[in-house]
Amino acid sequence: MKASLLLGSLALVLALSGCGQKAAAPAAGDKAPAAKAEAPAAGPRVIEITANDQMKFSVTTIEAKAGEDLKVILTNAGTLPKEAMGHNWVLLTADADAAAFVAAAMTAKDTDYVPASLAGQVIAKTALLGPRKSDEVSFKAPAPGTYVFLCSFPAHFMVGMKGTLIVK
Ligand SMILES: [Cu+2]
Repeated sequence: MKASLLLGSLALVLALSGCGQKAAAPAAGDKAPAAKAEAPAAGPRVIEITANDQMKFSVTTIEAKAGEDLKVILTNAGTLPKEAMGHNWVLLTADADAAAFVAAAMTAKDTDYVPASLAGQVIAKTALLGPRKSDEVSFKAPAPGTYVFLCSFPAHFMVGMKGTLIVK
């Protein structure tokens, strides 16, 4: 009597564990769509750059693959007012003349020092930022080559507020 009860419960345990295994299979199947959903959420590669009152970018070289999705987040970590120490991040085309661009930018205060006449030389740009402000810009890395990025606030390029994007 006891033995048959034991067998009976063993059978029950086996049946239950069998059910458990069956249930596990669809659960594993559920994992695949979840992983797929994560892919778009990964999004562009984020490059965080800070600018400061010393007129320096924290990042001066960016390497990327052609067509790579990038997002630059610029933060002005300084404390001086925007009118005296504004910063932006402007990526120029490969054929742009950076010195000529910033020369034209000096008189382009109304458009945050990005000269409208040279808009065609801008691949990506953030807003001009005052102290403790951030802005971001998303773009695709252009064709292989070397590209200059800079802050177009008057004189900042001249004191070294610039860097290069190297696309391979
Ligand atoms: Cu600047």
